[in-house]
Amino acid sequence: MPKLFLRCSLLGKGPSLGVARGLKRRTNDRLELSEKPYICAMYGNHVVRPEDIENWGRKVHEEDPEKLAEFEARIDRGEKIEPHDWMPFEYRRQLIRLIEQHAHSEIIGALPEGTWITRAPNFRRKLALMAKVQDEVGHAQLLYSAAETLGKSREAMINDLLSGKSKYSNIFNYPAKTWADTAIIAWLVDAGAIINQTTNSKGSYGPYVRALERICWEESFHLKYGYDSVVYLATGTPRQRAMLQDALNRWWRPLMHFFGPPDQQSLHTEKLVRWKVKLATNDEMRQQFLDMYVPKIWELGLTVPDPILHKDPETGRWIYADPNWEEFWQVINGNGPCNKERLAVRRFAEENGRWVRDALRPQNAHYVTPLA
Ligand code: BYC
Repeated sequence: MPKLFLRCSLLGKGPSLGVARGLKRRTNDRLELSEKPYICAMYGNHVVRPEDIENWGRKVHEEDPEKLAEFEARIDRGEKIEPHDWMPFEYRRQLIRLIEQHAHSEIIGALPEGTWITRAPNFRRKLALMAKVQDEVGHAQLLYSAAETLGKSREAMINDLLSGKSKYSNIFNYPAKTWADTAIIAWLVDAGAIINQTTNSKGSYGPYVRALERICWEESFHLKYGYDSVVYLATGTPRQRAMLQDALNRWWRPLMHFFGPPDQQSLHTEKLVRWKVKLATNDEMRQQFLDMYVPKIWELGLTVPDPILHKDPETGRWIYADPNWEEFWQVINGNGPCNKERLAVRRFAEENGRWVRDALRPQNAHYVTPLA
């Protein structure tokens, strides 16, 4: 069975093999499964039950002030917070939101490039693209497991994705129209992801930062693969160059949106920076991306579709045209060009992958675990 299909199938609802393995306890030679399979996470090997979390649902100002002060002092000292440590509920809620969205972005993000696996221009490119897409799905596995450590089940996360309740990255709601789109995604979208992830991998929540560290290693291969593809097209025939420029033109705005709304419109940045979940603001990361990649784009003789883009010599900051933030809000709220199609594919995978998950379920497990 192709590995990618196996990985995608394992992502669906119902206890996955990995999760189930984490649940096994040996009692008198009998394997028992916890009544609440979702609360055991394979990544970090921690069990957190929502009912054991005494401050579940509490607002920050309702938290025990001493515990809150100690928690914030630990963050200031640069300590890592682990699943069993006390944390304000709002920190937990924010992390679940962010890590879950990140995990969804990885599996949905596999789709635009994934459609080109069967149409890759040659076998070498096909193999490389297949490996990359498979990596992205693997990242989702790590991230769902990290989010599970906080007390939300993988099943609930997948449900929220399929129902449209959870968000995922704006950028994957655009179509990959030509082969050059895969080159731009692998180079520039992965570049943006690396900037975000390497920055936040210095963050405060242990399971998330450990997942990010590993993801960044793999992303750096993607970046090299993407750059190689871009250079090949940029130095190819006039038609290949035109195809590449067209792809860059179409992906530029979504790329500017990728780092999140401007700081003034951001809802969560202040809190997340204070608690060292985000180590830089959205605008800071966008600036870093422009700093690193605009010169590289120009070096290849390509143009950026923004007539006013330049670096202010006095402030050292990039000045850019409004990338249409209204479009950003529309896309992340379900009204982008491909939102419906992306979710339809995930629902199809969920339905059609069920038999794989059932087949991998440990023998007799259905006696103790409800079927998905
Ligand atoms: N897309 O208060 P703000 C990959 C939402 S995949 C959609 O600034 P925050 C790859 C935000 O959720 C890796 N929604 O938010 C895979 C919030 O809405 P809610 C993708 C966005 O969290 C395959 C509202 O806007 N990377 O690399 O402080 C192939 C207000 O925003 C976006 C990650 O997921 C967006 N771009 O900061 C190739 C990184 N931006 O939740 C590549 C993890 C904002 O209140 N995420 N929103 O309803 C983060 O680091 C942060 O969530 C963000 C936003 C920096 C993106």
